[in-house]
Amino acid sequence: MLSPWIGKAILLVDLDAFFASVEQLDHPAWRGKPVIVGGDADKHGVVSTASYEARGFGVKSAMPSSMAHQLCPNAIWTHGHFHRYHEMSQAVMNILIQESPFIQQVSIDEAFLDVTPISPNDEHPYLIAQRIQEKVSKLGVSCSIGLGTSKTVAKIASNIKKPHGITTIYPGQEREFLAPLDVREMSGIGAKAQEFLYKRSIKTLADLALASDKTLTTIFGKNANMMRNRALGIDNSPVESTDEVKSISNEITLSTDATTFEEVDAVMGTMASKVGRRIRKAKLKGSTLTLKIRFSDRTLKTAQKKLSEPTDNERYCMPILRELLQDIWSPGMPVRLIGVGLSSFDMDCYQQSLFIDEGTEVQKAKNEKLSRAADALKDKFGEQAVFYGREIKVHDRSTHTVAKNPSTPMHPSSLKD
Ligand code: TTP
Ligand code: MG
Repeated sequence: MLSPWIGKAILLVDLDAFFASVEQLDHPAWRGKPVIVGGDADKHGVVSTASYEARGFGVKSAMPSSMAHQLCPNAIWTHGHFHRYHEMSQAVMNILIQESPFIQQVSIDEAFLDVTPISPNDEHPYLIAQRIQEKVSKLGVSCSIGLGTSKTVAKIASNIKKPHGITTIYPGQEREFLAPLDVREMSGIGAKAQEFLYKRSIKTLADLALASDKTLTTIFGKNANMMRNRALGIDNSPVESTDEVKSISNEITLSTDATTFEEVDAVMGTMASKVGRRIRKAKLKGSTLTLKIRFSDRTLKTAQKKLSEPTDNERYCMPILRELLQDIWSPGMPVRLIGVGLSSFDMDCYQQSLFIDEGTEVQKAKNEKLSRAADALKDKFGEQAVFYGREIKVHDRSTHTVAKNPSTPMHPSSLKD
């Protein structure tokens, strides 16, 4: 007998070992065996994901393939079949949409669903979660579900019983559920932030809730209060439904005009790195690069280039942005606003950056590694954590930056900054 559910109900549905499960579905002989989806070890590849059988040997996402080979020499390897993952993702999302129109897809295999019981749709949220699991299983893959009163609780709960579990945290149980958990369980806290917090004896979410403002601000900046509230189970952020994202761009309005190449280049670099970071987070690649400049007299100029290959890397974009800049600006012209954007996303590009085997040079691999390392630091310590060379200069002169489509619900990922 289920206890009644009063108030908001949010599900987080996450597919289990997603890419590897699709491979096992499509290759019956691989079922029950260690399967690794990833790039070639001798070409600096990394693991995209591993089946639960391979995880038993210690293989994890983002691990160098060479290490995965050592840990699990008998694993079955594949480079992956992105069309199939996309297809399966769509099939799962279609199941979810049938259950609630309030859906926010946050990655290829993950979505929030608002299933708050409101008459006449007052079915118990747990029953909805069960039905989703059954329907997803019929597709040949499995999912784990967290059910709670907020996105924070649902997300953390979804990881508790993996694979194929449903974890329900009833209204009022949030604090008790979160308190003993490691700080790392919270979205936005990675290895570095965990280390920072551990050094200050903040190990659990209960410790985090009690930490000083100063400590939390040092690590989370303007999000300090939000993180404390989340550790207490207070999170009113809505499930934001959105359309497919067509482009990712960032722009900045300067407090004083930039007139020299060094200044404009530095700002462009900062915007490019923000775009790069967001596009990698969404696991997309874009093949149209756009530069936008507004001058002090408010005239606007844009320049665009179709890239020879899709990219998610700002280092690849910078020389092209400099060429575009020459087309619309010359030194001395006072620049008020600079924007950089990438568009023309191609699903085939999904996560190709992890598969460095396709004729890539070492420099490209290095660029990608660098960008990913910087992303990780920024995730943990905020946007101010890492800068590349000249970017630093723009810091004090910006009035604000704008992330375009900041909360646009996306496909396949929420592109929030
Ligand atoms: P996740 O949901 O993080 O992982 P998962 O579904 O493989 O395993 P879990 O059961 O723990 O949920 O990611 C979804 C897919 O995204 C994953 O199957 C492959 C891809 N991915 C990468 O390509 N690289 C990565 O570093 C991660 C984390 C995921
Ligand atoms: Mg998953």
